[in-house]
Amino acid sequence: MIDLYTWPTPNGHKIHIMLEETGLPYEVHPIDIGRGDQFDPEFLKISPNNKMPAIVDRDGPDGRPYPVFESGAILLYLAEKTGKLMPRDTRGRFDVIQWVMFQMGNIGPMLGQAHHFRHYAPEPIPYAVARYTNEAGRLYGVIDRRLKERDYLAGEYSIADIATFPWLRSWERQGQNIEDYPNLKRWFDAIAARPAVQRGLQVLADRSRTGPMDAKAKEVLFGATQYQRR
Ligand SMILES: N[C@@H](CCC(=O)N[C@@H](CS)C(=O)NCC(=O)O)C(=O)O
Repeated sequence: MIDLYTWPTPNGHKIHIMLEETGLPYEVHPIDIGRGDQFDPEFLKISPNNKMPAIVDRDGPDGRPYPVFESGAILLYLAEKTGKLMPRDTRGRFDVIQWVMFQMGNIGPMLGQAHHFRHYAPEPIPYAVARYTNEAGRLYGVIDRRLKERDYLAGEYSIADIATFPWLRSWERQGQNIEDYPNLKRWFDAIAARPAVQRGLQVLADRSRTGPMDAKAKEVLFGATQYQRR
């Protein structure tokens, strides 16, 4: 059994989809990041960077519970545990690892900053909006070119695709038009059609924010609460 500490965000969705794709049993523990659950000392023992998602595998490698934080590490862990969504040969494995690293080092941070400066910054900062919107477009182009000659980022459907897909769902909020990237769009539609992906996206869907972020959440995520020394 996997204890899943999560919230319906792109990083959370990666793990929801992975658990549905692999069929591992899991129990959801909501971490409401707009209310500050991520600073609970018990959660920080599992996720020292005060971010979701995190998991505890009750049946860890040595039979004892094993905690994992960072969504890329969680995907690698679950792929290794199940032998699914990751090739076994070295070349195939590293094709996947490179694209997981690309997601973790580029897609998440840059698209996250695009969301921040386009939608959450207290005042408009045109340089930051242009910088991160341009960077988002550049990254969409990298993916589009990669998918010109293959169906998925590392050839077969893998954790590299599971890591990347949830971030591209909100392309409009990143100032992009998915129609400008036809290979990316084909890939996106194929993933969106997978039943396990659709089930994963339903995890905590009733807790998704529908309107703009409220003042309390902004304070927790971007204000004094976030930067308080612990
Ligand atoms: N690199 C981390 C990023 C996780 C992350 O940024 N999580 C955000 C929500 S998507 C979070 O928990 N934010 C809470 C906070 O910053 O206090 C991962 O991929 O797991």
